[in-house]
Amino acid sequence: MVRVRTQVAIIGAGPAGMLLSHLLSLEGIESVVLETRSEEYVASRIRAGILEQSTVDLLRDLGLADRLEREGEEHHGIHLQWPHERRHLDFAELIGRSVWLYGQTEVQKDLVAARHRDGQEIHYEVSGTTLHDVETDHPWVEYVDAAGRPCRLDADVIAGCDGSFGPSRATVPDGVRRRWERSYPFSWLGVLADVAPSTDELIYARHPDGFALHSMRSREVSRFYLQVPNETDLADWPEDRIWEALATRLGHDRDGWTLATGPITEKSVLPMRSFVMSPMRHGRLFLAGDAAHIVPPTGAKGLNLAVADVALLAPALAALLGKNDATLADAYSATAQRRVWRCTHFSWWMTTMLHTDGDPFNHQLQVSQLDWITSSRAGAAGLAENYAGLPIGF
Ligand code: RFL
Ligand code: PHB
Repeated sequence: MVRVRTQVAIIGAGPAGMLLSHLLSLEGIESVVLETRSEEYVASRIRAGILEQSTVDLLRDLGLADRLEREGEEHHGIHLQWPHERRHLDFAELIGRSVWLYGQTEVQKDLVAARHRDGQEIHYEVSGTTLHDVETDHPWVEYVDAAGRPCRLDADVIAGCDGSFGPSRATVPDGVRRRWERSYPFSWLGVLADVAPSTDELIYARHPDGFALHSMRSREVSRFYLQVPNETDLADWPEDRIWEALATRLGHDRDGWTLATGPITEKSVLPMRSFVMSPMRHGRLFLAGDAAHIVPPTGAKGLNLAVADVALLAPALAALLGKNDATLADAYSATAQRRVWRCTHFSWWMTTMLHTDGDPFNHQLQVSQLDWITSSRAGAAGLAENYAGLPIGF
């Protein structure tokens, strides 16, 4: 058995785990990161595209935003659309905050590069990760490394940053944890295409055939999503059908708007789920990011919430381990959950406002809500404040 010791054992090398290791090292706390996948796999997983103002501010403060400043794109708002209407919300004008288009793949590359520069220990392609003794001051993690050797990582604290399928969440005993869950009767078909975006800013469209989103990754690459039934088979969605559905749902009868098409380079079906677990701490185990909560992507919140969690967790662990002061660590779960529930509500609200369910009453409510949000300053500002993100610490 290979035995290693560190202060914080971080499970998961996604954005939560990598950013946490970075923030801890700035506080003088050492960590080891364990990851089941390969470095290349984690770096190329296509996920989020939108960063909140507070996420960008934090990355800037940490000196991790050079490429974001060069290659990311500041968006001042979004377009909300329903048949015969496309209305723009200007967040910058409404609340003085904006969002940035910068893919999670790029955030991940920047974080990994920064950690490599600092000599961070990261073990990829581990298996059999099991957490032990989290209720004591000497928790440890058992795993098998990429070379097939059984290993034991002893730590003062374990940070469960292992996403929605990792083992950390289940380590909190049933009698202690509470869970809230909502699954939705639809999924998203996500598409990446080599074509210049047909819009300056994101279009969220409610259409009788179902929701559609026009996002982007760069001046040359567009990202689209279509509402599809659960259990949709990708084989039923050849390129022609995808472009036809996107053109119909995003179609706009004014100003001669058309959707440009191009080769599709990636497509996948994503289930939609809301999930919150509490507490986010059990003994010496602390959960952050998707390990503790999942939101449907309609509000563009998941990655930003993971960042907000670790921005709270790092100083809490630094005080606990560096100064033996447990105040922030004891408050971590309750403090983080205030923002978690705000984002859970916002993501649920955006989802229910924009997806169709065939119910004519709901249809009228949705259109009324869209109309109000885009014509009342108070309604628009509420959406803008949530979408562009509340300050870290909310
Ligand atoms: P991650 O990124 O899932 O990373 C968890 C890591 O843990 C590893 N792991 C293990 N490691 C060791 N041992 C084990 N036993 C392990 N089990 C798992 C995993 O391999 C993985 O590398 O979670 P994290 O760090 O909490 O980050 C969360 C974000 O990735 C997620 O919330 C966002 O991608 C959600 N999301 C969006 N968020 C936004 O803020 N804005 C968006 O525009 C946005 N769009 C999206 C999204 C998520 C999407 N999908 C695919 C779910 C769009 C999509 C399509
Ligand atoms: C994306 O670009 O992947 C994206 C953008 C906004 C969302 C969800 C996903 O609400």
